[in-house]
Amino acid sequence: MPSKHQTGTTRSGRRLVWFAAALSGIVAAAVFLAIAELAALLFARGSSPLLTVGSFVIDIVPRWAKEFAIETFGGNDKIFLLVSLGVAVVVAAAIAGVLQQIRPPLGVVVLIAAGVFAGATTVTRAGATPLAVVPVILGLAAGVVILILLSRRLPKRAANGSDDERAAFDRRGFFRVAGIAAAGAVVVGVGARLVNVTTSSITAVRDALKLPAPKSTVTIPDGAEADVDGLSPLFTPNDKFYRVDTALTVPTVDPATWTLTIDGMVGEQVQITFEELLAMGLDEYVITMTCVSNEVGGNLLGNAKWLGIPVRDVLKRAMPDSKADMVLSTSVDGFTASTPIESLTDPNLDAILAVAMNGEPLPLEHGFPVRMVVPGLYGYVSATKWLTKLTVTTFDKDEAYWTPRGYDAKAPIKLSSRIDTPRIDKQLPAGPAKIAGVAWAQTVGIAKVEVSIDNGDWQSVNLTTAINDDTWVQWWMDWEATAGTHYVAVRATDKAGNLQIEEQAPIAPNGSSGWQRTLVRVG
Ligand SMILES: Nc1nc2c(c(=O)[nH]1)N[C@H]1C(S)=C(S)[C@@H](COP(=O)(O)O)O[C@H]1N2
Ligand SMILES: [Mo]
Repeated sequence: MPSKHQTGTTRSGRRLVWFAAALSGIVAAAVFLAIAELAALLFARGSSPLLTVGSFVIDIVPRWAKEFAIETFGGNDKIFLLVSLGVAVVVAAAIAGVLQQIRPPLGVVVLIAAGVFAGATTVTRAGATPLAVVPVILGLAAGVVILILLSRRLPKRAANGSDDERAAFDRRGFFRVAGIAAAGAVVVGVGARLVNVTTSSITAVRDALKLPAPKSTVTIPDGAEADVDGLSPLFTPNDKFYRVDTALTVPTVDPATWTLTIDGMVGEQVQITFEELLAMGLDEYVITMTCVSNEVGGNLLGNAKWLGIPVRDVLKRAMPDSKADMVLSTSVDGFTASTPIESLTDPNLDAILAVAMNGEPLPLEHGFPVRMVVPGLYGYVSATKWLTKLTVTTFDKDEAYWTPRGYDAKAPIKLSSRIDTPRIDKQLPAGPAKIAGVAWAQTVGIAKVEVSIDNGDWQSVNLTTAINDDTWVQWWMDWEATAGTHYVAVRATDKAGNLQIEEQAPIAPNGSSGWQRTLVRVG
């Protein structure tokens, strides 16, 4: 026999066995996840193991990794997480498949260990029901069955292992079962997830929700909005409003069963329903929200009209203890924020429980049905979405989500300004142009914005009429753009006379600072 040819065939045959072993693990994992998705749809919608493991990862990844993801992928940071997780699952599953071939039942043991871990992340999730563990159990059982079925069709490891013996196996049978299982997993898994997402009845509940007319509305002064191409609109449309949260899937909260609990250092623990909250009467507020992760020149801020109820009116019902200095607000998904109690009780501060945003009920991803909005504080210490509890407490005793993760427990928004146009990535024709942007100093108000071109003198620019001190103002100036490259820098001064901090600071631990300076190409 031509031995050379023989060896070649056997080697590729063995390679095929390893490939098939790895594939058996991957198919088993796919079936695990698909059956779990299906069971989640039927028994516990929030308990998809892939997503609860993803949420677990979000909660444990170090700050630098989170900052890297937000910086690199922006609003797609969660897609990045899911793709990484998918790659990790495929690699781990392939290893499990190979282990099952080398040393059965090690692959099954690995699969069970993964199942136990995933199960732990589902049952410890905020809002988990007793049924939360069902998807993982059913998925795991299906995955184990498939792994065993497939590995049985692979050749046994011969004790004294002649190559021929190892490489020979029922290829057709193996790939038929693997193919059917994989295709079934994709159809069932993707289908179940799509149905889960699109049939969330909360969308319909929100669409049908009629909020009472507000008792008062905000008058928008003349000259509040400038008409400049490329300038951010005065009100940020809901679908353009930045979104930042730790929620891998948007929590679905039914206003019919929603309650707000006020507990902790209170005279009397109180529980309020959505109906009771609305019955307190709505007022309109305009507040500009800002994220602590907003870099100088960044777009993690937005301005909206809110309908809401003052937090102080709600807190009052529970008679807070005068020794309390903090309110810990909790979301249905377990996120918490620590807000100084005086920011919520000050009668001159419009801290609200918001139910509407820009003329419609809060969008699901912005906290439906109730969130907090507090002027002058970064979102992570004040703007809890999907709000369900206010705990009256102290900074000594309690800690919010971001505090052990490298951010300050208290964080007022830093006075800042931004250039919206011209942009570094868009060349400008020479001739008359406009430089424009926004500036904000929530609770204090903006007094002055100055621009410096090519390191020249700082010149005051036009400001729009502010709606109130809690909102941003727009600024603009005319500019005769000459061919070449130019530097445009901006800085603001608030109504208390504070000049925006020139020294650059990173977003952690309490927000960025520095003056934005941008390169403009004209020609
Ligand atoms: N439940 C919940 N609420 C949350 C967060 C979160 O992660 N979970 N993030 C906060 C942060 S950091 C900010 S900046 C604002 C952002 O609100 P938006 O997504 O509606 O713009 O929500 C706050 N409320
Ligand atoms: Mo934030």
